Amino acid sequence: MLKLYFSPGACAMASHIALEESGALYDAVRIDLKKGEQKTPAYLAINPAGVTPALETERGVITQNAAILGFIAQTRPQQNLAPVGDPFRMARFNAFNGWLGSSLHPAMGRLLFSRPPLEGEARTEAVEAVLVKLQLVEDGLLEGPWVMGDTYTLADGYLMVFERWARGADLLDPGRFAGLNAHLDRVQGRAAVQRVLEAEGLDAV
Ligand SMILES: N[C@@H](CCC(=O)N[C@@H](CS)C(=O)NCC(=O)O)C(=O)O
Repeated sequence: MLKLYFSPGACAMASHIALEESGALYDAVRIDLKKGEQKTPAYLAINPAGVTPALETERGVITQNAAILGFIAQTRPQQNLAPVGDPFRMARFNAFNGWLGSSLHPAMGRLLFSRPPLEGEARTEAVEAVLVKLQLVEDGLLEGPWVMGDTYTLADGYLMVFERWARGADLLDPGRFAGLNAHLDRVQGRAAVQRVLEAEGLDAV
């Protein structure tokens, strides 16, 4: 059976939502980042990078949300969780998820999780860097009402993770980011997402 290693509220929630949306049978194993469980020898044997998510499959481990989402969508094409039959649209799906992982996530991580916390000019610059990226999504990367247009895909659950972080940090001004706010509410309203929030011990934000 598939086994997902996740940390509540962290980016692995995208993979957790993907599994739940797909209807796959899976186990979910909680890794406590604050306790450093991602750096134990047992977990490093699963993901040597020492981060979550990691997905154990019968063929081996897959890391990186973007790769896990593509795997889940392609192994369950009947669920229509990504445009798997259309190479161009699939490239767009992968590009969006790759951008989340390589651009928006690091910018938000620097702002929200730097230790010691950023202060002064460094913090101001980090806030601006995040807002510029959120604006990119608001202005066009989000086709609307879902990331890929009319149909929900697994990219929506991935974007939602960062929208949650942004709203939690008061960065999602409803006047400036009406599309992102509406998208976050729409994704959090999905039954599968609500099951994942409950399983991770979290509320909608
Ligand atoms: N791009 C990676 C990011 C993975 C990542 O940085 N995960 C964070 C949680 S959001 C983590 O496990 N951090 C623990 C650490 O850095 O010690 C992915 O999508 O899987």
